[in-house]
Amino acid sequence: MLKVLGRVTSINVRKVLWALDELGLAYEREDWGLPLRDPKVPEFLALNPNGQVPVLVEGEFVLWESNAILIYLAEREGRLLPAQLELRAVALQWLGWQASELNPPWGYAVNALIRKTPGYDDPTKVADSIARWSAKMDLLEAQLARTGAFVAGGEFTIADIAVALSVHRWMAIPAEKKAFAAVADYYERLMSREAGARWMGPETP
Ligand SMILES: N[C@@H](CCC(=O)N[C@@H](CS)C(=O)NCC(=O)O)C(=O)O
Repeated sequence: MLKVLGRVTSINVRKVLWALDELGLAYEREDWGLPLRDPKVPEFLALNPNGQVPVLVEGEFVLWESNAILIYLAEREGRLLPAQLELRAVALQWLGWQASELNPPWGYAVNALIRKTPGYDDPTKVADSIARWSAKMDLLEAQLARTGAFVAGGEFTIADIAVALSVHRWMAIPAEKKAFAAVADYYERLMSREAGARWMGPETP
């Protein structure tokens, strides 16, 4: 049985849970991650030396890094990634882009406006964070206007799981922000998937 270690409030954990649901795979989940259960303990660090969630465990097999887990699950099931080489590469490009380009700018704004983390109270830094995040959303808007469907083209892939969860966070942030028409359509399209609605709930921005 597949087992996911991680709390559902983590966007990286929800990437994995959404993929498992899309693939119709049964799994167990154990709550790990602060504030529920500290992953920086020897038992957890033996599985993931980074002390981060998610971790996927399948018998003796242990895998961390949410994108590696998504790719593993897609390849294991032969779904959610195009078979054709270039199309697959483009899907992996957007999957990597979500983690390395789209997500980093939001840190300050999310801590200030969603998590209400003490110390994140500088309005200039919030505005800067939103502006940098918005600049990346511009790229996504242009891509979605081009495809009219999913982030890597006409086919739903694991890249959409990652990108849609980021869009969900953009939609949830209580700040003045630019309106993106193609992104809004995309969000609705992804929300209409059963697993999308499940993992993009209002309680998990
Ligand atoms: N690059 C890692 C990042 C994982 C990560 O940042 N996980 C966060 C939650 S989103 C975490 O474990 N935080 C510590 C905690 O929850 O205690 C991945 O994609 O899996």
